[in-house]
Amino acid sequence: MLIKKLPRNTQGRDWAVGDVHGCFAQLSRLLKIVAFDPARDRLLSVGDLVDRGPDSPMVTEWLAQPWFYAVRGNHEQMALDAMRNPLEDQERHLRNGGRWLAELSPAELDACAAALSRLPLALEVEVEGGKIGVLHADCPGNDWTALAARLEAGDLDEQDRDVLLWSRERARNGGAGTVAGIDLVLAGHTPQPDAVLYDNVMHLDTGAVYGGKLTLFCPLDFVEVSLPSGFDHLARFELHELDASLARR
Ligand SMILES: [Mn+2]
Repeated sequence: MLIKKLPRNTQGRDWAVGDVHGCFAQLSRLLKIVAFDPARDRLLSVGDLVDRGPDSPMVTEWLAQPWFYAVRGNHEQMALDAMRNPLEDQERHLRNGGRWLAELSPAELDACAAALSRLPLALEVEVEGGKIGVLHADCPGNDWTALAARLEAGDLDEQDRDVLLWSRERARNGGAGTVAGIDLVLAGHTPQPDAVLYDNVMHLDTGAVYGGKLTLFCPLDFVEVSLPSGFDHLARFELHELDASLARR
């Protein structure tokens, strides 16, 4: 299925995370910080879970969690293309941070390919008082209803697929018109200094893998929680302590 629809979560809270790009340790820490409860809460991902960062091979394990729902980003697509058609597509994936695939065993590769190929291109999530859409880059034609219908029918054309996975227009121009047929859209793909709302599209990629931060967002009350990248803020703290104790001698 190219679109997955989720009923309202009446038990707990839905969180969404921006582009993780292999920074799963950072994501784990963030979930601890917000006291994420896997028995009641759900985590939505705008895609680009893999490539460039340190823990990309963990993607298979994360996607197996019953509380985790992700859409396919252009990096999952590049990884899938590289696995399916190495002669043509491996080089491009390698250039885009895909070296981790080469370290997987054949069984791990199979499991990873299966998990990535199951990812829908969009999620539609019922929330209190409305519904939100989740996709990687942008909504073609600013028409959610039409997109959902095309995804359900499985007849998305190449141009719309490119917008969904690759478009940076809205993020670069600071707006591109409201997406009709949906209350709020969550997207990633183009790193921003902070999570930012353009029209009714919330951009959650805050450049975790580029030394920015990883952002969790709760659509119900617009709460954002971000963790600066790299664990060097902790290492730096320890070094600082060490410097201070050395200086006292
Ligand atoms: Mn992307």
